[in-house]
Amino acid sequence: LNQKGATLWFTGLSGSGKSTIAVALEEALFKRGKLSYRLDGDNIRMGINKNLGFSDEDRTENIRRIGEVSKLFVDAGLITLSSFISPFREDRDQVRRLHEESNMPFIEIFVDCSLSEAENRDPKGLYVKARAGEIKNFTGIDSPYEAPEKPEIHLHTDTTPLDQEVAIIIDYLVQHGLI
Ligand code: GGZ
Repeated sequence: LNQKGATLWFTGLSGSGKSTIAVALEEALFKRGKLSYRLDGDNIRMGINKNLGFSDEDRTENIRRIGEVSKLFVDAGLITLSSFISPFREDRDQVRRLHEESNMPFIEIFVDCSLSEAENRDPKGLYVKARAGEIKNFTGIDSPYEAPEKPEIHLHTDTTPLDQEVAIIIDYLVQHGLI
């Protein structure tokens, strides 16, 4: 396998586009003969983390476990695409340290989208429910999101088209010898 593993960590609000970008990137990597694996709420929060909710403590534990799982996939040589809100800077930094201690690349990708745009998109109707008080501790409404200060890649999904975002990430990976 002529690829070194790496974790690409997508962080951003619900509805910011994390999963959409990860799916498109997976396809672009596949076309280049690179093996990747996506982790997201569907395969993590339904399984290994199904005992966790959305309190601050549970989110921290969610991200800690996902960090460990991501590291295992990187160890197996895969490009791991992890898409989670991961709202707390310290939790993301912990995952970064976990990787860097083992000389594994960790690339933080800030999927930056204004709250108003994410709320307009509201693909699952969750923001409406959060505004109505039917969902508590919703990120951006009544639970914080701490934006990355120095992400390796900063995408602006309100204004940049999807294919360009994928190209930005692919360019980064090529330039850093990761693919
Ligand atoms: C934020 C919530 C919440 C609350 C359910 N706050 O848009 P989605 O639906 O598909 O993505 C959101 C997902 C967030 O899970 P994560 O594991 O990424 O969160 S964290 O990293 O903070 O642990 C949303 C849905 O779960 N969801 N309740 N209260 N998002």
